Amino acid sequence: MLRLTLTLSILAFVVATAIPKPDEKEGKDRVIDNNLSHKEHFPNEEAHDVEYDHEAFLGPDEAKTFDQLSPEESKRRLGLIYDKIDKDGDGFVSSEELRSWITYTQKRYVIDDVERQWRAHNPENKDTITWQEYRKLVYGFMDDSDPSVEKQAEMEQDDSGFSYKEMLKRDRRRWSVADQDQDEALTKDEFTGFIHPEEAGHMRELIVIETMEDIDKDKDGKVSIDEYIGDMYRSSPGEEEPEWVKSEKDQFVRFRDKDGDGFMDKEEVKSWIIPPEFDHAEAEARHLVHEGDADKDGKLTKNEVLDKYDLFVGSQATDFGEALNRHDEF
Ligand SMILES: [Ca+2]
Ligand SMILES: [Ca+2]
Ligand SMILES: [Ca+2]
Ligand SMILES: [Ca+2]
Repeated sequence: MLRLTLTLSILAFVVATAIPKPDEKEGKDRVIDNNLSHKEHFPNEEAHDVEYDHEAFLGPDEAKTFDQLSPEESKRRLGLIYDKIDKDGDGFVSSEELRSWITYTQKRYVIDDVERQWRAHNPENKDTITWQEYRKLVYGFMDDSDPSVEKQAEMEQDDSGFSYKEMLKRDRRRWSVADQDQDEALTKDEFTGFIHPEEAGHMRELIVIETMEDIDKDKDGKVSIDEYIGDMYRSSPGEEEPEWVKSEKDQFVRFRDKDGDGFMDKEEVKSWIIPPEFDHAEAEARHLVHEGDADKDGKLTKNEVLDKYDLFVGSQATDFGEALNRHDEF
């Protein structure tokens, strides 16, 4: 029995890592949005949030690292980054080179995550993983005829509200959509769509369906205002309803339920979670070139970038208030 419990908890871990979970924070973010930072770029006409540029340029983790550096070290590392961005090595960074770089830093988390999961599910590093291999690895324990295993498989799992049996069904369906050439096996590219469906255009319809299933608790095929709120907020007894919940209700009535029938149908859910395409990376690249391009030839030399290092990356000098509050870690 101990062995079984142990196996199940290991499997629970594998399953949990295989299915991307929505954010644990209150007010899950279901909106698929390719914004470059959680910061607002232009909070108002005058102010311009430099942290937005730093996160767009470096990714959120690196941006934090740079905030700790001396201006000299910050410039030194920026110089090394410059050489990477200048792909064709002509000594100029074009706005196209900058756009590719920004896209790359934004996708780095996804690329790393796919790499990790690909290795975990495919230790021999074959070209493809078959559905049978994946199923056996993640859900194989359900083949055990032991009744307690059967029961475990049917039980709801705390975090998702789905049982293993239901998760298996969802994974199977997602696998088929990700498997573009329908050979039952996923290449690493196809696997990316399986693990991170938000990254792949052909997975979008399925994301809408999965989101509907997550939220539509009474299974009537539409999302009521209570289901919508219930997805992001559970009231505790005696607690007064927070402002943000009131404003979400207002959003539901005014914007989400477009035809005003009191529910969100599939199309309404779709326009909520998949906003119109906007190339944030291109807009940001143009912005950075515009700001840094001292001689206005439309391209950035290394000197232009280093002179404006506080535009591209942070350092203690660009972040005085915070630096004063921070203990020196070195
Ligand atoms: Ca170049
Ligand atoms: Ca395939
Ligand atoms: Ca419903
Ligand atoms: Ca409606």
